[in-house]
Amino acid sequence: MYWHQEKECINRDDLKQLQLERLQATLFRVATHVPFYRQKFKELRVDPDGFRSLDELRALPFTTKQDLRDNYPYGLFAVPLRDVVRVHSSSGTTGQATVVGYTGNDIKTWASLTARVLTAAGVTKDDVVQIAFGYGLFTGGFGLHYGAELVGASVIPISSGNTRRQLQIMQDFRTTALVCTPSYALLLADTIEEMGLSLNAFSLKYGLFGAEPWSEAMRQEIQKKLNIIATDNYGLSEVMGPGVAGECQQRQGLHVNEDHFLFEIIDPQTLEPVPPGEMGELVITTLTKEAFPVIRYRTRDLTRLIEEPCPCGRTLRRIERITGRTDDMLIVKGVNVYPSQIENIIFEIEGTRPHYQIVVEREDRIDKISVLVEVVESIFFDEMRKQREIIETIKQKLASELGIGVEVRLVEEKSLERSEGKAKRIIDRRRL
Ligand code: DLL
Repeated sequence: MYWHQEKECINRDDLKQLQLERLQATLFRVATHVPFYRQKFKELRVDPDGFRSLDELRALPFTTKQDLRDNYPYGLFAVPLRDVVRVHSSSGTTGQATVVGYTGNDIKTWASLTARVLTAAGVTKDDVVQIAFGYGLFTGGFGLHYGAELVGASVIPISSGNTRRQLQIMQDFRTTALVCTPSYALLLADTIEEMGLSLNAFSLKYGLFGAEPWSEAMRQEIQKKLNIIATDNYGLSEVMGPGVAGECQQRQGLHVNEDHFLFEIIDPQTLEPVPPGEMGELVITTLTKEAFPVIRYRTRDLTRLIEEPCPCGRTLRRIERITGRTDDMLIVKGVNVYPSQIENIIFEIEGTRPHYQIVVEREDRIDKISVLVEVVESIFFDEMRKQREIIETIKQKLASELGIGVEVRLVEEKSLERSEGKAKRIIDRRRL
């Protein structure tokens, strides 16, 4: 099932032509209305009117989170504030918050793109969609809400938090699709188990999860525990919010809404494009945004483009699940470590639970990395030998994957902090 079949299954040559025309319009828009881009184009001698081919993209300047901060709050808006009907803001957990704006048309586009993502995941007008993302300055709640309404589903705007109430409503209102972060889905699933509720009391069929990285092992676990089809969807406030890319039911990568966004993968060090299909930093240019267009926005997210066609029939290319962020990368004793590398190893080992935390400390000027992993109760309380075995296996695998020694501590189930939004996996005490 498609939402916009003619766009989602577009001929690739037609797509390229559409992208070029939309990019030209976007360049004209920012050159005319955003002093920041006018200045950058001047410095780099980019003539926005002379732009003739998508191959010239590389001549355009990058935009970074710092540029957004420097222009706080409205400096990068391409329309006067009187044409802006909505403002969102990113949480600012890693620094000053940034602000993004939407015109009425932007809101309509946004709804249509989250409608695509919802439809690709299986949602139709017959579904009851429980949106357990926060509503507010975070884009998750409102973004998927408008799309679900457009699809014609019955939307429950419950927002995040209050886990027991979520479950009560999920049963009583016969929710068929759950929308939240994967870590919150897992918390809901664990709470169902803990409360001794039967899955038969629920009507769930689909789960649309995003806003944070998760692994295939975590998907399998959520699917099994909630008996649903769980799909991944991706977006970021600077570019729009959810609706940028999303999986279809094949669950083999996320289709990019390429008629609205241009994706490039670059090497974060050299800033040059990586060879096709290779992993690198995702860079996004918006093609239809009115209030807040961005040119070559450096997302810091790591992924690769999948060129092979998808059996679902969509011609929109896919990206692999986001494996981490360039700024998530820990440098421990000079070695680059991504949390996803650790997660993959932990989740392969029987007896562990998909909850972990990575703690980095500095003792006598030497970095020490410890991984806290939850294990199932029976092992935690009874099986010392099994515990030692698990610790040794994880240590060995981490040592061979990362090349550095890592402390491993097994902790009791549910002892690590749970989150109702994005999970916090890394505690870096070196900066304190
Ligand atoms: O998280 C938008 C969103 C809401 C996407 C709901 C999907 C669902 P921000 O708060 O600006 O926006 O955070 C964006 O979150 O750069 C990624 O690092 C991460 N992220 C988002 N989706 C995924 C995903 C929303 N599916 C940042 N997998 C992005 C991995 C994701 N990371």
